[in-house]
Amino acid sequence: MSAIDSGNIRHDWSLEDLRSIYDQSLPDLLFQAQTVHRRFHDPRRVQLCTLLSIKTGACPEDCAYCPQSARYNTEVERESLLELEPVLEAARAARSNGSTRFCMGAAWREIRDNRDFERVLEMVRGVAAEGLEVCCTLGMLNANQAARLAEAGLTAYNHNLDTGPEYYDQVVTTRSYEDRLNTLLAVRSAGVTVCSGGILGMGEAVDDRLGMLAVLANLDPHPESVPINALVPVEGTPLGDASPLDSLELVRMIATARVVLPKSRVRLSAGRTAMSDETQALCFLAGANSIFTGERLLTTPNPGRDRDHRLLDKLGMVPMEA
Ligand code: SAM
Ligand code: DTB
Ligand code: SF4
Repeated sequence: MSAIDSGNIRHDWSLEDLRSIYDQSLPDLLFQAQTVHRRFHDPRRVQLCTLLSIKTGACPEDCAYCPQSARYNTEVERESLLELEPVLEAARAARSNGSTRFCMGAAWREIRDNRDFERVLEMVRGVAAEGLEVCCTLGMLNANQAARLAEAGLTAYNHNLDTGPEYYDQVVTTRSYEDRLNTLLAVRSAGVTVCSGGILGMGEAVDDRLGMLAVLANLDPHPESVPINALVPVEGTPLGDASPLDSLELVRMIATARVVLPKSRVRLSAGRTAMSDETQALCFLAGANSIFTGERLLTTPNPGRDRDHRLLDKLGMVPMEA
């Protein structure tokens, strides 16, 4: 194993480089990922984050995985933008349950300069004042909107690439890969940290996953936060009957992400309800160091606090402190 592979920060990864990391024997891959992980992170600690859907459903986009698209018939109940106070209450509850980051999601195609955005800015100010990291995922945005979020105290903006550039148009047609990259550029230029990752298990090939990882790892600087979601198949969406993701492919993907994004927080995001304790443990060994806690992601179930605390206890791991 060459020295460049043990945690040097690079932005020139080829698909072949990623393939040769990913295709090692699992013991070699995990050893490499652990070596990098321990150089930059405390292997016992995971950051707990809480999600809240502040505006739910009726989204005009056609993302094939998403229960919130207006184009599919799902059981998601539409809800217009929440008021400020219940959001701040949810943030305080998240903090008392051990979360240090609070992420607000809206089923919007993009931010518009209207009263709803003013209210979201109030939410960001309020959550930041509670001493939490604040993240938002509100769809596409422009530089001016990113600057206003930064000024309100936003820590991070989540906008996922979802999959590799070649598979992308099988999943979303209403916005392009380039649109997504431009949103990430606007976030970065406003001085807000970037949270961007994707979803595994949408019928894509391993090369598509690694293609996405190459795009992320070649951003300079790297995204500070990289969520790896396992598809939560939702009835009524085009991907409602997708086959389950192979858990060792998930572990390999996380380990590869850890190797090429040494300092980033790699988040084991959606899909944990369907994962065994053993799979999640392997993901932590592979370098995942954050999870979403609480009974709900945005609209789908998530392991509750009790199951997560039991899991961390069994592994001798602890939540990251503020
Ligand atoms: N509407 C905004 C957007 O798309 O940018 C923000 C909210 S959207 C729900 C945030 C991300 O959640 C998506 O980019 C996608 O990666 C992830 N996601 C949505 N539905 C999912 C599902 N069923 N399983 C796994 N991840 C999902
Ligand atoms: C991300 O990558 N995963 C989170 C967060 N970013 C916003 C959302 C997952 C949503 C899963 C489907 C749902 O609950 O609606
Ligand atoms: Fe809308 Fe976001 Fe869902 Fe796509 S992922 S349909 S943009 S809420």
